[in-house]
Amino acid sequence: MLDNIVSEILSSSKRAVARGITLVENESPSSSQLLKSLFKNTGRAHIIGITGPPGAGKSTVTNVLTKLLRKNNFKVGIIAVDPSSPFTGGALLGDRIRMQEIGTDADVFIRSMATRGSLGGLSRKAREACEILDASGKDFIIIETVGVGQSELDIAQTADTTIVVLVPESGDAVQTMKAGLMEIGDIFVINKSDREGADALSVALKTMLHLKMKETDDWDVKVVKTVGLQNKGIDELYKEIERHKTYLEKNGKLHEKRKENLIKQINELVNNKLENKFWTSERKKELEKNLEDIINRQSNPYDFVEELFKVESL
Ligand SMILES: Nc1nc2c(ncn2[C@@H]2O[C@H](COP(=O)(O)OP(=O)(O)O)[C@@H](O)[C@H]2O)c(=O)[nH]1
Ligand SMILES: [Mg+2]
Repeated sequence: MLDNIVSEILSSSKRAVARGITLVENESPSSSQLLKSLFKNTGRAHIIGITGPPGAGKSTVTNVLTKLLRKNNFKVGIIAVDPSSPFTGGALLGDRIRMQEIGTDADVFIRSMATRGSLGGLSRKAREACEILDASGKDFIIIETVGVGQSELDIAQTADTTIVVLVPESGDAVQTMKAGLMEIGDIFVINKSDREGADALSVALKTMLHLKMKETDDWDVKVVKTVGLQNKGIDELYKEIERHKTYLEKNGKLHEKRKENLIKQINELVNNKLENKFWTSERKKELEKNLEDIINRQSNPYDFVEELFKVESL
């Protein structure tokens, strides 16, 4: 059965890709076998992370950018990482409707992944879903994440090219600095440039980018103004993506970046394995047994952990 799904993914079957991602999402035991079989066929896609505050127009931009990529005959995979907060439920529905059109294209694959439990786990799953899409022959993979927390930043950082989408509304620039978005953007987009304040934000952003640039930085970050709803500025955005892609490939930076990501990925896998191995049912029972004592200050977490390590993993 697994052989089938592997060969079907390799020949770009949408159904097989969907099933593969479901296996990954459910942490099914066969998912690791699947990922092992696919890995040698990965590393070809260019991964684009699109992040920014909720409602900035990330999905809208993803939609029009995808259309442009398709015009250029590129195959596109999209992973929208949706925080499962009830507040964004409406946006998710909006995404679905907007994306329906491109979703019927045989060479576009769209999947949204919900956060459900831990965000940490989600970044791993998003990466694994990327591997499946990559193996299925997509040229570009877009990961859309809401740029609000560290884990979302982690997801964005697994991308080759990270795009930060902002809107002209005041305060954005300051928020961006705070959220650490300034550090991760390879390209900045001011979407909703049909609204007032786009030029002012553009100037402010450019100044900030200039200030933070080090002498050693040889990538010069550009600010692109777009109106996603009207398909404006998307050509320029695409040009910037190509420029960044070429920059990475020419300077051996892509190789470096992927090496760093690989180290992170391996670390994550090791941590996962260790954690699973560590938390035997005996240790979990010990934890249950001792929590009250620790809360009541009859014991402390430090001694307790020392003790836990002494428990034989039976
Ligand atoms: N005025 C204006 N509205 C836009 C533009 N792009 C997107 N929107 C609207 O902004 C809202 C949020 O867009 P969405 O793509 O879902 O944002 P996301 O949460 O960042 O993915 C939607 O109602 C869009 O129709 C734009 O360029 N101008
Ligand atoms: Mg969205």
